[in-house]
Amino acid sequence: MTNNYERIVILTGAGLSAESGLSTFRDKDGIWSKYRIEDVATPEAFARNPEMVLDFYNTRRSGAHDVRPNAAHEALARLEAEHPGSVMTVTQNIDPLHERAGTMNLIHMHGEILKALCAHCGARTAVEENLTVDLACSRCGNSGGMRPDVVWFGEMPYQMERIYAALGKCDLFLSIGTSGNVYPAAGFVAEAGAAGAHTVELNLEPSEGISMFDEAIHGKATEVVPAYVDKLLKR
Ligand code: BV8
Repeated sequence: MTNNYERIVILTGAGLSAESGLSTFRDKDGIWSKYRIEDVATPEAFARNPEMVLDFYNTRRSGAHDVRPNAAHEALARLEAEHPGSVMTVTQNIDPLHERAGTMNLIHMHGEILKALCAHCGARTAVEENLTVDLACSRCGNSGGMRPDVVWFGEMPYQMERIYAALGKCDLFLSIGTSGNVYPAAGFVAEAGAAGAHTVELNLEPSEGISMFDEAIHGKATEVVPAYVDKLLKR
């Protein structure tokens, strides 16, 4: 393979962080085998039972403090640093592992577990500790509206215009560690393919969208991603 690619867009999902110790969603003992989406990951759930939703994210936030990027995150940061063209990483993950590995050009399309959002005034603040229902917003002073800054089902993911613009211009699209179940992210491969990009899935097993990819490399992210990046950088 020659790396005559100019503009690379990478989509990542929970499978990328699995070997850092964070649970995925749809694997056999994944998050959705323990919780129902309707109870913890929709605006209606937050309105109905804010304590349950805040507890769900407080638990996941506590797991994000000491977690470290793995060899796959590091390989993607190296690709961004050494590729002569442009690299944009779009992650569905709300963990901070891409940043901790050094990736800079990064979009958290589903938000970030270490940020809070005030439902009353829209202020975003860094959050390390637990969010509680009676926590007052540092900007507007109101309580009862502090939520994790994550995109729930039925809510619009962040920076979609910027993402679609990049997909429309890319010549290489990599989808890493995602089952291809959740839209609009699961449709990105079609957008990139329509723009003429070469599309590659790097995942433990074939995703829901496997038939839409030009190429697939199946295996653990810490093995297949560094190997693929080395080939791209002709190491
Ligand atoms: C939207 C953030 C419209 C919070 C997440 C009915 C009502 C409302 C909407 C819908 C509906 N029906 C369908 C929809 C659309 C809906 C959707 O797609 N639903 C699905 C379930 C059918 N989408 C939405 O609601 C989106 N918004 O449509 O808005 C709109 C339009 C206009 C105006 C306003 C609104 C919003 C979706 C975002 C929801 N938030 N997360 C949080 O994290 O708690 S989604 C959640 O799923 C995470 O972000 C996660 O990243 C994402 C996708 O999951 P994956 O990352 O793929 O993880 P998964 O476990 O599934 O797969 C892991 C993969 O890794 C597996 O394939 C596995 O084999 C592999 N793997 C495992 N280990 C390894 C590995 N690979 C390599 N190495 C390993 N070691």
